Amino acid sequence: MTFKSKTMRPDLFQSPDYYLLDELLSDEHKMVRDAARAWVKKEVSPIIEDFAQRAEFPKQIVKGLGEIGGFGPYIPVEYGGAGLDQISYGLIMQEIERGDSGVRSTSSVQSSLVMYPIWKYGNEEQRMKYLPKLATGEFIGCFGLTEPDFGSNPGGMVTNFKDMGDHYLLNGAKMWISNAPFADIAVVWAKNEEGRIHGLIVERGMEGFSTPETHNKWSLRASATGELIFDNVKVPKENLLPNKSGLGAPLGCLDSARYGIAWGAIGAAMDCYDTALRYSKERIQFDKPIGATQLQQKKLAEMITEITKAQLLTWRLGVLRNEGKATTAQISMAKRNNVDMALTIARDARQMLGGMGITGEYSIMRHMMNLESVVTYEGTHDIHLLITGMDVTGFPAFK
Ligand code: TGC
Ligand code: FAD
Repeated sequence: MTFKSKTMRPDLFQSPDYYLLDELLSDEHKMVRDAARAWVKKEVSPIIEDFAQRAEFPKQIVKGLGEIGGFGPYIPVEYGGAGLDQISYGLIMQEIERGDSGVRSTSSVQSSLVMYPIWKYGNEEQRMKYLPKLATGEFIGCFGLTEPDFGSNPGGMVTNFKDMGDHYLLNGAKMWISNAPFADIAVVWAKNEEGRIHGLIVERGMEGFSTPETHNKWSLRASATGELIFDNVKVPKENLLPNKSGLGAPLGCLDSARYGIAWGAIGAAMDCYDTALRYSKERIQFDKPIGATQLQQKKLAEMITEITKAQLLTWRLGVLRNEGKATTAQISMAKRNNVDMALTIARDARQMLGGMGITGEYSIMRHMMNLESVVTYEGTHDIHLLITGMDVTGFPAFK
């Protein structure tokens, strides 16, 4: 389907690189990033505003997302992944979220919350059965951790399964699940009879499994969100992920996804900054561009300073991830800092566009609304602060 936006302006994005960060990237990093950037400009920017306005996920981009490495960028090639390093993974997330956080959500969930646990905690049969199809987008997956009564505290979950001899019987419900309404498979976290958390692969079509869509969102409108309901679902025993159990298993997936979000948020911030900068040079008030006023320059100067700091923080985190040295708390710091930075920039950039800032002609308001979800999911802003607090003091303040 070809679809041209009736509302949004042409994508004139130019990426800010104030501290010459490109010099820290390899030729492969730049090639991967530029391919993702070109794809977003051609396939996402022209359609995304209309899909967001209609609260619809643009299914036609799934194949392209797979082709640019948006599904399992760091999963080994023998399982269909792109076999890239962590910085390439981050750069792909940055470019996708420059287009829209909801599209990056689909990519994050598929890569880090569905492919990652199957790769790390699954057996060879499960890897071969699911990973190649997830890498191309032939299968779409979702990740069920959050429950109506257990969000920040997933360890309290009540979704459970019983061993029935030749199968497991799964009961419970998950809420706020990205991709749920159309996912082919769900990686679901549930407790066994001893209260130990395990991951199970639940397939669409299993009797008693339903995925109602969550409507009326003002945020991530181009991403489909839903519930997962398990009413005596018979799950074959071969669908249990055998190689890791306990809360650490889903939290390990979150490390990977939160790392990607830290990069992604920079993309959203860069798009808002770039749009506001261009507008400030074109918009004349009191006979001069608004960009020639000190108040608007303050906003732009602070934006580029914060983007640059986030770029350097995140690049360093990528190096640590490549070396296998990045800690959960370091990832939390970057996720929290960068999403907050992007949200502040989106709010300031929106003001800089005056009334035009609230329309769909520009991407800023959409980014701003999207980021209200990004600051909440994958651990809220405050939960990440508590993770840093625990790391530096040794005292967990959650309970
Ligand atoms: P706590 O006692 O700290 O830990 C329980 C066990 O897990 C181990 N662990 C980890 N293991 C691997 N990787 C990590 N990152 C780990 N962090 C902790 C830990 O050592 C312990 O192991 P053991 O053997 O001693 O049992 O757990 P807690 O219950 O006190 O909770 C800690 C807290 C609050 C930090 C954690 O639960 C948390 O992060 N809460 C936030 C929940 C969250 O982020 N949910 C995200 C849901 S998925 C989502 O939002 C997807 S949106 C995607 C999109 O659309 O892009
Ligand atoms: P709560 O945990 O109820 O928190 C409410 C407030 O209390 C927050 O401000 C929080 O910071 C604060 N709070 C909580 N505990 C403490 C404490 N100990 N000390 C101080 N303050 C505290 N989940 C999935 O499993 N899979 C998905 O694909 C997924 N996608 C999502 C998509 C969207 C659009 C959204 C909005 C959410 C998604 N989530 C998903 C759920 C998300 O991870 C949770 O919303 C998030 O973890 C917070 O949980 P909660 O909404 O229940 O808030």
